[in-house]
Amino acid sequence: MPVTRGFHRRRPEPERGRLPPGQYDTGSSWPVLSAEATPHQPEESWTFSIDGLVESPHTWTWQELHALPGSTYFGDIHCVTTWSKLDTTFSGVSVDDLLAVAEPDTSAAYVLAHSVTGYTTNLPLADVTGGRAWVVWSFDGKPLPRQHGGPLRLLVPHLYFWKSAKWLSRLELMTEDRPGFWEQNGYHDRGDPWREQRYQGDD
Ligand SMILES: Nc1nc2c(c(=O)[nH]1)N[C@H]1C(S)=C(S)[C@@H](COP(=O)(O)O)O[C@H]1N2
Ligand SMILES: [Mo]
Repeated sequence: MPVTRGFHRRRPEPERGRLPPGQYDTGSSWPVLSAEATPHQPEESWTFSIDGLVESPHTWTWQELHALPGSTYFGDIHCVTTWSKLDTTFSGVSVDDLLAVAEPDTSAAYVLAHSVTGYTTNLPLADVTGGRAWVVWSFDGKPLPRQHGGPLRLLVPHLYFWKSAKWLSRLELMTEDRPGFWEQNGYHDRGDPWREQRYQGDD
């Protein structure tokens, strides 16, 4: 085989570290970050809805959610306050499966996640589809602790953890982006930890 001189083999992409830039491994601890008091509404009366720009707005009861095909996330989570927690296991249902029932309008491009407490956070619809977002009720095989958003929280682990609204009650689909609680207070609208999108104006 002829050798082509001066032709360098392309280097493989440098291996991406486990931790996004500026993050540290919090180990077995799991900090609690809540802007509001932990609500104590019993799970039997908990409902979760998808509404806004959808063909079929839908509300699920606690039992109906549990009857759906389950889905588990195994991997890392990253808080904007710089801790990351590695190898977490959360279970619940995939947001894709819920959206399949509600049928987003073609004009829907953003989502506002609502907590029962009034906390909100905004996300591009594309970030909660494609198997990258869950509505979860269990952590490490046990019911999700109340201080961590139990009975029900959103989980969008590829974005900073403030996007994972605790005590989730509703996903509202919208045409235009509308800043949520932290986003109105200076946090980034998307929040990709690998791009360090911490604050409004970052990239
Ligand atoms: N309802 C609600 N959800 C929330 C928050 C909050 O204050 N209220 N904080 C967010 C932030 S900033 C982070 S880092 C994570 C913290 O989740 P944890 O307390 O389970 O670690 O929840 C997010 N979801
Ligand atoms: Mo956070």
